[in-house]
Amino acid sequence: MDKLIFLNGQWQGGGLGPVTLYGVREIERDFLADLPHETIPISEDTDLSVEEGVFGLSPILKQFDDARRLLAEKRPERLLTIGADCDGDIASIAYLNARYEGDLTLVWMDAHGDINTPEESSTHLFYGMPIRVLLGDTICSERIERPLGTEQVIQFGGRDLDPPEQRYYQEKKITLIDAASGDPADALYEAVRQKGKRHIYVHFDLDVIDPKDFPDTRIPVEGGLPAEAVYQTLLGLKENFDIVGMGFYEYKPGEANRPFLEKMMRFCLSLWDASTAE
Ligand SMILES: [Mn+2]
Repeated sequence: MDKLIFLNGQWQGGGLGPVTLYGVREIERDFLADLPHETIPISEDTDLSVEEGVFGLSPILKQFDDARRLLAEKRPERLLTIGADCDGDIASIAYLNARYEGDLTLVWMDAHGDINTPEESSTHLFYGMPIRVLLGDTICSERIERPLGTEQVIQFGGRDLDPPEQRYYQEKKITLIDAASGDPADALYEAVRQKGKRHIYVHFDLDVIDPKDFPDTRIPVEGGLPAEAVYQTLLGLKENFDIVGMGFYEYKPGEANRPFLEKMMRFCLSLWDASTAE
């Protein structure tokens, strides 16, 4: 199949109840009702414990395997994933990286580092670990068909990285783009160009935006980019590169900036010609 809209409401990685799952359901109801899409079953059991250093590991693995199976069966060339917490994107990104045989640059737009290990994470929450899992350098590596190389990753807009995460980014020379200085959009395009890959995956966590502009997200962090600047950055990415995958994450139901949510959904859907962006 050529394109797929995939809903992955995995919320256990965020730990504090299924609030982001409700966000996914709201988006499904308000924006995707008339569009074909696929979902996987998500557990709502909140009686969870830490297993192998990961909170809620059992339902996470079950959902992860369901997502992998669905993607392997549908084999889309282009994938829009609407997800709850960031770790849900592991299945989508790993799938596309294998499909394009590593010819993929991952742009991870997020206030957080998302590159922890179960051992180093103080919270044991899986949503702080997805990039590390994709690199095949920690838990679940047996589930990653083709791990990403560290040179395939660009972190954009990070401003709340744990000390072990900072060390890992430095040690592995992973590209970090500080959104608070210079012209971050140009720096991003230049970094993507330098990677030289044909296909781009954009992982978008709403917390990359400053909470003054968009507070309805699980863990807002001060000091982010204005919503409009983030939107323009995405438009430029779309204009200049071939975005084959996009993941939209961490929406917590709220009314603080509904117009921006609508605009972002138009953008996401425009990547699949299912609607039109401004
Ligand atoms: Mn995140």
